[in-house]
Amino acid sequence: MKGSSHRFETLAIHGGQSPEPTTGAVSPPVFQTSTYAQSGVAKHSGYEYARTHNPTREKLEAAVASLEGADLSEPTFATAYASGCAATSAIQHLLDAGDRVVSGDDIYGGTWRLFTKVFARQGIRYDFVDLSHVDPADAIPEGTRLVWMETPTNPLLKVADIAAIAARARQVGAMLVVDNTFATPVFQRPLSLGAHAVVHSTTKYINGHADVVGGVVATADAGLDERLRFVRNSVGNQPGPWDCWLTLRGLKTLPLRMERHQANARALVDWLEAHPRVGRVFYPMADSHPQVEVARRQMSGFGGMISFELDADLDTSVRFVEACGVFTIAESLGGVESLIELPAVMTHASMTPEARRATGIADGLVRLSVGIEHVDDLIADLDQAIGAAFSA
Ligand code: P1T
Repeated sequence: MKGSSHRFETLAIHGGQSPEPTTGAVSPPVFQTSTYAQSGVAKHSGYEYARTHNPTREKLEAAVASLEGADLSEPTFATAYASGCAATSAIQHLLDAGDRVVSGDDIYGGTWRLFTKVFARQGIRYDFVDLSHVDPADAIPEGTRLVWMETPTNPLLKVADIAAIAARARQVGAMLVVDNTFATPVFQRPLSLGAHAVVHSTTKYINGHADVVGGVVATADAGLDERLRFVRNSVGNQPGPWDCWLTLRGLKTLPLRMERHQANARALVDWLEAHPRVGRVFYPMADSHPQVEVARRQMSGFGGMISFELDADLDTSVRFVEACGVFTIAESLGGVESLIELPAVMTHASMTPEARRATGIADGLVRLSVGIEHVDDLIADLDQAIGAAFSA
């Protein structure tokens, strides 16, 4: 997808899209086929086998590439995968035994598990550091091959300076990959800040309707995209065409949805910060956030992810979460419906208790994925649940 002068909202609808050539269908067909007829032996139109090529998947890839590359004048590329973890794996498959990776310490529990329990066994070394607090020159030594970061992070919403980390990564010849799942390209575009690639769990905001599991890697480096395509074709971790179609449909309303996620979250942050039973509240754009300056410099806003601590023990936090009615107790995030969870026993249970403690994830930490419902209903729900938890 070539850089375009169109605004972001227009790209979300039209980026990389054109009517289907045979019929003019405005919505791309779901090419539900595993293979393509050839006109002779090894004679085909570029579509040979669906693990390698699928037109519906290519439409999704072009759309995400256009959004992550919205600030760039050069072309951007994207490869889609069967899940966010598959997208993360695709990057790790580019590494060799003995390679060193510096990763942020506060990351999705499943990513931590993938690094420490799968790829570390293949001889890749992972060092976890709090990239929001250290000088990149100290955190990223010579010889580092890959720097992996989430910003804002899951679940503590720490913010790290992408441009400063990208500069250091480039100095030592490392690749910087930013998991942009929480911020989305609506609010943050890491490629324009110097990252080599962006990863998404499209399961979350990009699809936005809690009905698909998927992932994507976007880059402005044609050679890197080529290597990722080779890896995907070899490993076979591609998504199916229906999932690509649903994700592409969800993506078209991403800018609209993010506006409402943000407005609701900001109102909830104000309400939580004023509540006597609530302790620390974590939200990157709040004045109280320790890295709010970096957040405001590199993001134009933020969506619906909030974490907070109740001034209470773990049992009270559990009672609170279980007393919610509009907020559904569930893992995942970024859908139109509001979700609530306790990371220590849900999304980050795959980390060891020691790793959680070192990262600062308290057992009673509550994580909200604020949806696009009416904000008064969301506040009323949390209010009655806090009442119920503390009166028990
Ligand atoms: O679930 P999957 O599509 O494989 O995506 C993995 C993933 C990658 N990166 C981030 C930042 C994530 O948050 C996730 C998945 N996270 C959850 C399921 C969760 O509830 O936090």
